Amino acid sequence: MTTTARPTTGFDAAAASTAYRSALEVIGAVEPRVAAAISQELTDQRESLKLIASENYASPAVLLTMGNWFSDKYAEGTVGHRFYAGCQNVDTVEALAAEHARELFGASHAYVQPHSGIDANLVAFWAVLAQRVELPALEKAGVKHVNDLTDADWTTLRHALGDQRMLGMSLDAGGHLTHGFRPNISGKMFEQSSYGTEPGTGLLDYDALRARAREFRPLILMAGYSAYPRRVNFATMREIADEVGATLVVDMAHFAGLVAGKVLTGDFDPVPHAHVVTSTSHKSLRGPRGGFVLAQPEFADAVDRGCPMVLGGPLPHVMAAKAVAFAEARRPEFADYARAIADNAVALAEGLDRRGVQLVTGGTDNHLVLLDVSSFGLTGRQAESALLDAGIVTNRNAVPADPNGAWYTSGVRIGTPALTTRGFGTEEFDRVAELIADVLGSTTPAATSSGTPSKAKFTTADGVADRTRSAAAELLADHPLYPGLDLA
Ligand code: DSN
Repeated sequence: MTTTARPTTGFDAAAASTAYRSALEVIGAVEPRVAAAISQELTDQRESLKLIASENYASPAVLLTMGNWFSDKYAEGTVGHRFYAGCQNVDTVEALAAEHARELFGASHAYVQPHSGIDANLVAFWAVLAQRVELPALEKAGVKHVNDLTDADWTTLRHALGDQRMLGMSLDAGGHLTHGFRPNISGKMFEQSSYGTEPGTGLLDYDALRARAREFRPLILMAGYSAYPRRVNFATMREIADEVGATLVVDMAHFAGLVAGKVLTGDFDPVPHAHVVTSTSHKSLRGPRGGFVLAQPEFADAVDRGCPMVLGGPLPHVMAAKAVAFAEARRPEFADYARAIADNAVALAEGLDRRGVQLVTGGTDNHLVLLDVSSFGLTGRQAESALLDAGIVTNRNAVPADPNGAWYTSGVRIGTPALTTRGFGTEEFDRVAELIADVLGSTTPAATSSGTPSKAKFTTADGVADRTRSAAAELLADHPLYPGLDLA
């Protein structure tokens, strides 16, 4: 049935069942509806074909680490230098998380306090500003560091920030909102410009990027993506950054698991090349919801000032869970898991391609596949909804130069990390490709009340959603989520 070794982290199902049953009993005694919702969420996750590229299933050890009294502790500051007393155990877990992160990624410095990927990026941006921005007026006033600014200095700084530039990957090419786009504060802090992909191939155009960087002279060259299905050459990115005097910041939130598992190595591993690397801990890395930053020594001190510069108090229970997740990722079986994520993505892409589904860039060499559903006459929104009705959970996503914009889109993004955690192999992903192609090929846009084709409504041929649900249920039953974990 499955062609890859089952990569899930082993756990003691009997002990986990006892732990969760007891927890639900305690919670249910206060608010039974919350206990019921927690229980229902497990059922729902067990019964859905989760293909959202940014989601995964953390191990019971990681999840249990977050539900305890560490949650009650305030711990502003850094290990050994706290603004609250009684942080000795927080120090232990934060130091462990940072040590595991350094070892896992071969980084000289790790900061594990960010609460999310956006927070990690903000920490990185402020660190670069603090280290790199020359503020003549402020220097004259004797200000050496962003943290030393007075109110008057801040006014000057705001003007100074208006002159700073960030060059990031465009959203429709797969970049992320926090890489200098207006709906995010990064788009207000920096004057932004974008680089994109080559029109025919959909591949990153490094020559055009180099030319844009030479012209735009950014303070920050931002790399990383949330919907680009290919590897990025970070050695080339660093060369470009050095040529124009930019700081290279890589957001590896999506592919951190592939870096940890040594699928992305050499020129494709951001850690040796970037000045600062940001990440989340919960996507392909399979840890708790959260973020972290890796930095070269020059930026280490500025990065450590993330809280309170741009972060609320650190979450010790989540830092503890990061330590557990990073320890899991340092085990040899995590490399098997990461390899399986990438092999499964190739099987999924090949299966879709063989069945006539158009793929941005023609395939994948990471954990995700981006479908262009316009050849089916559908918007991304219609495709996403039709797949959901058939029990397949994905998310719509813009494709390069998308005529349908960011709301309706022409694409659907699909990732393999979650189902790979359940033990799906290449044969199962080929079957998933068959199901997706069947649903898309059986779906047509419906008309609006005025008779024009709708961008949201659709019709799927009778029986297709039901037969897909049954086929998905069979696949899922063969690969149970948290096997042996029983809440009843
Ligand atoms: N929300 C994440 C994703 O789905 O890619 C990125 O922020």
